[in-house]
Amino acid sequence: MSQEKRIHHSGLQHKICSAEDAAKWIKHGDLVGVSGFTGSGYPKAVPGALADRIKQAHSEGEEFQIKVLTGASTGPQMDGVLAEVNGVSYRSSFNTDPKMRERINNGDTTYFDMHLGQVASFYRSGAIGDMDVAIIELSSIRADGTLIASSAVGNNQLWLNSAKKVILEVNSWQPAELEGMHDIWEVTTTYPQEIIPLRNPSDRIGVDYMTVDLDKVVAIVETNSHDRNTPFSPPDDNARMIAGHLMEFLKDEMKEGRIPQEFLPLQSGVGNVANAVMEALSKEDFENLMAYTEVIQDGMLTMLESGKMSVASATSFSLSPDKVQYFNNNIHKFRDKIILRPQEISNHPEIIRRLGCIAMNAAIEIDIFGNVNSTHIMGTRMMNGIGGSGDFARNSKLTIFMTPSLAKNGAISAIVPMVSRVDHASMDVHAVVTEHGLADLRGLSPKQRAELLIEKCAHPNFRPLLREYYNKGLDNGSMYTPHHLKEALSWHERFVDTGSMLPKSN
Ligand code: 0RQ
Repeated sequence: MSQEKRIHHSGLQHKICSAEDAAKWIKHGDLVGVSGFTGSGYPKAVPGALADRIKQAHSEGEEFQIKVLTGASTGPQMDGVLAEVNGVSYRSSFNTDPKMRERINNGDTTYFDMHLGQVASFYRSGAIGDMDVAIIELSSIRADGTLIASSAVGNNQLWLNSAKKVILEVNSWQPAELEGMHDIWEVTTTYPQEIIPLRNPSDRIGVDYMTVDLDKVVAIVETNSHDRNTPFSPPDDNARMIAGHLMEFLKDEMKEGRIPQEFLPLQSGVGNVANAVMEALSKEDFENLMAYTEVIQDGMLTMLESGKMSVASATSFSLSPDKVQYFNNNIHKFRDKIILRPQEISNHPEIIRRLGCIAMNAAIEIDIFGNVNSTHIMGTRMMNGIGGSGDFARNSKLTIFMTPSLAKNGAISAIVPMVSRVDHASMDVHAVVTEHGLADLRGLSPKQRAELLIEKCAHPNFRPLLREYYNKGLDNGSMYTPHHLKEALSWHERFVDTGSMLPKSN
C-alpha cells in the first residue's frame, strides 16, 4: 500500500517532513507524551532522529534531555535509542527495554512506576506539569482529519488533547484495516466522574477514531517499520505444569459454581508462562471465553480464530513475529472480535470489578504469607514495573499469580520468607501457582497460607529451609504473622553475597 493512501486529509500534506525535521520541534527539558504499549504502536522514526540531535548536543557540551510519558513499554527505536544517548531525564511508566532499564537503575533516568490504569489520571492531576510535545504513531489519517490509532491505543487521546505541539508518525507497516477496531471513550475530568457505560467486554461505548486540533500538528512523518514483536519460546515443562494446575483449579471453581458456566472475562499478563496458560485454555472444554485485558497475545488470537474465545478487549497487541504476520494478513478474521480501548478504560477498576475478571499474572517472588513482588530483583533492581498487574489484582473476582518455583538455574527460590519488595499485598492474592501446585489462599490466616505455600508451591530443594524459617517464627513468640525478622531477608543477602539462596552446606 502506498504512503499517500494513509494520509487522506489534503490540508495536512504540507506538514509531511523527515524525522530529522520533525525532531527539531523538541527542546531540552520538554515533557513528551509518546504512544506505545508493550512494544506496539510506538513512534519509530522521530525518537531516533531526536537521539542524534541529543548526541550532537552532548558532544558540544550542551544539556539536552527530555521527560517522557508513555502508555507502557515501547521498543528499541524509542526507549532504546534515547537511553543509548542518555536522552531521558524522567520516564513513566512500564519499561522493558534493557538499555533504559540500565539508565533507570543507575539513576541517569528518574523513573516513576505506577499502575498503567492511572497514568492518565496522574497526568491530569497536574503534578508533572504541562505536556509540550506528543509523538503519536497512527495507521492512517482520514479525509476529515480524524486519526486512526495503530496497534496500541494507550494514552494517545489524552496526549493529543494535552500537548502544545503534536508530531504524527503514520506507519504503513500497520494494517489499514485496523480502522474500526478501536473504541475511544474519554473519562470525564470533573468529579464525580461519569459512570463508564461498559457492561460487557464486547461493548463499544465510544468512537473508532481519535481527534486532534489540526493547528497543533507541527509535523507528520511517514514510516514503514515493524513493532517490537518478541518470539515466544515454546512452553517448557514448568510452563505446562503451571498451566495444568491452573486449568484444574478453574474447572473446580466452575464445578463449585464459583465461576458461572458462561465463564468470566480473562486478564492475562505477557510472557512465556502466560502464553502457555492461554494455549492450555484453548485445549479445554470452556466455551465462549472472553478477555478483558491489556494486551492480546498469541494464545488469545488462536482462541479467537477457533471460536473458543468470542471477544478480546485490550489496549494493545503483544504478538510474536510469526503471529503478527499472520494477524496482519488475516485481519478480516478478527475485526469484529477485537476491541482496542484507551488504557484508562482497559485497566479501569470500575469495569474490572463490574465484569468479575479472572486475573492471571506472573510474579518475580512470593513470600510464604502470600505477598507478591512483581517489580524488583533482590529488592533493589527495577525489572519492568508494575504494569497493569495491580489494576487487575486489586479489582478482579479471582486473582492468581504464577511463577516457576526456581530462578537462575536453581540458585533462587521464588517462594521466600519475606518478599524484598511488596507490589501486591496478600489480601489481593487469591491463589499462587508454580509447577509444583496451586495454593488457594482465600480465607486463610497467615499461618495457614504459609503452610500451604511451602507444601504446594515451593521447590523441594527449598522446602526444608522455608519450614525452618517458619518454625523459627513460631518459636519467636508466634504472633499473627510468624516472621523471624533477623533472617527475613537473609536469603536475598546470601544470594547477593554468594550467588545462591542456598546455604553453602546444601
Ligand atoms: O531474567 O531476563 O535475566 O533471564 O526475571 O523472568 O521467568 O522469564 O518471566 O518474562 O514472565 O517476567 C514478573 C518480570 C516476569 C513480568 C515478570 C528473572 C528471570 C528472568 C524474567 P533474565 P521470566 P517473565 C500485564 C501484567 C509486572 C507487570 C505485569 C513483569 C527475568 O511478568 O514484568 O504483571 N510483571 N503486567 O531469571 C531474580 C527472582 C526471579 C528472577 C525471575 N525470584 N529473582 N530474578 N527472575 N524470578 C502486562 C502489562 O502490564 C503491560
